Amino acid sequence: MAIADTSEITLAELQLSGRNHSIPLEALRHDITPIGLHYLLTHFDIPYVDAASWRLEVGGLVERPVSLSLDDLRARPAVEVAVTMECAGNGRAHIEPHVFSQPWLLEAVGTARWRGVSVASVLEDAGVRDGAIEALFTGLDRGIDGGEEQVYERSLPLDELLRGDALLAYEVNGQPLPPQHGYPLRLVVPGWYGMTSVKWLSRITVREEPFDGYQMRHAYRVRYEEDEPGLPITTMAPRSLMVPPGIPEFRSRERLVQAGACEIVGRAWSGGAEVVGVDVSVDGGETWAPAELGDASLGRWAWRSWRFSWNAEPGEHELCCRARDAAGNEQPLEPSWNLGGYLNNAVQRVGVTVSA
Ligand SMILES: Nc1nc2c(c(=O)[nH]1)N[C@H]1C(S)=C(S)[C@@H](COP(=O)(O)O)O[C@H]1N2
Ligand SMILES: [Mo]
Repeated sequence: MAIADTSEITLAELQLSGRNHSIPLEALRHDITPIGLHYLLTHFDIPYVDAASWRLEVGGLVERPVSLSLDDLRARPAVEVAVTMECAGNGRAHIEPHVFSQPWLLEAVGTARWRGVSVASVLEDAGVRDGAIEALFTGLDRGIDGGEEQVYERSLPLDELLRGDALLAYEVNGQPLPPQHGYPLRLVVPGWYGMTSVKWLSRITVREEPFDGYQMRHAYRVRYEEDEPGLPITTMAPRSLMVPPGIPEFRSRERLVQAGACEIVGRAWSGGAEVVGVDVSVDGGETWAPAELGDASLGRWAWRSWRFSWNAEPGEHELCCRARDAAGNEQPLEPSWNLGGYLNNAVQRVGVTVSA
C-alpha cells in the first residue's frame, strides 16, 4: 500500500516508533520469529534487573503468600507454547482522523516459543481464597501516562487464568528473555492482545475487586468519547499478512514483480477462535479467491501459514488478504476509528507493479 503523503505523524511518534519496532514483513516466512525480529512495545523504560536479587511475590487473597526466585521457578515443571502476540494498536497509523500514540502500520506482531511455569499452578499452590475474582500482574517499569505516575500493571479474571494456558515465561526461543522482552520473567497470555502479557513481573496480587489502574480503566478500551467507560480489549481479532512479493523500491517500499507464476505466502491468526480461511484479492478487493491454509502444527495459539498461486500479468495491481475465524469474524475492508486507535484489523493492501 502506498504510504499516505498527508501523514500527521510527529517527531514524538517517530521517537516512539524508533524505540518500539515492528516485524519486517519478509520475516513472516519464519514459523517462529527470530527474537530480534519480533515486534517490541515498551511504554516507559526497559528496567535493568539483577536476577540474583529479583523475586516474584505472590500475595493478596491467598492462603500461602510466596516469594519465588528465578531458580525456584526453573525448578518447577515447565511448559512451552508457541504464541502469536500482537499489539492492540496494530494498524493505528492507518486510522483517520489521526490518533496520537505508537504509530504502528500493520506489523506489530511476532510468534515465539515461550517457556516457563503455568500461572494456574502457581496460583493453585498459593491457594486462592474464597471471594477472589482476579489477579493483578505488576511490572517493574515506572512512568507517567495520561498525567498519572504508575507502574505498568494489568489484571485478568481468575477463571481465565485457572482454565487458560497463561504462563510465567523465563525463556523465549530457547534463551533467557532478552531485557526488552521482560527479563527475567513475564506473563504470556495466549490469544490475547499483547498489553495483557506484562513484562518484568515483580508481583502477582489476587484480588476480590476489579483493578482499575490506568492501563485497565483508561488505556486498552474501545471508547468514542473521553468520558465514557467503553469496552475492554481482550482477544486478538482475525488478521492475515502477506510477505510482499518481488523487490521493494527503497523509499516507498512499493513492489516490482516479474510477470508469470508468483507464489504469495503469509500468516493468519485470531485469538478468539481458530482461523478457518484466508482469501486473496489481486485487484484491490473487487474479487477474492481462497488461499491454501497450512497445517496447525505450531498449535492453537500460533499463526497459520497460507499460500496463494498468482499468475502475475503486466500492469499495476493491489494485492489484499483477508482472514476469517470459526466464530464468523472476518477482517473488514476499511479501518474504523476509536479514541485509542485500537483494533484496526482492516485488510493489508500491497501495491505491485508487474513488469513483462
Ligand atoms: N511491564 C510492561 N509490560 C508490557 C508492556 C510495558 O510497557 N510494560 N507493554 C505491553 C504491550 S502494550 C505489548 S503489545 C506487549 C509487547 O510485548 P513485546 O515487547 O515482548 O513484543 O508487552 C506488554 N507488556
Ligand atoms: Mo500493545
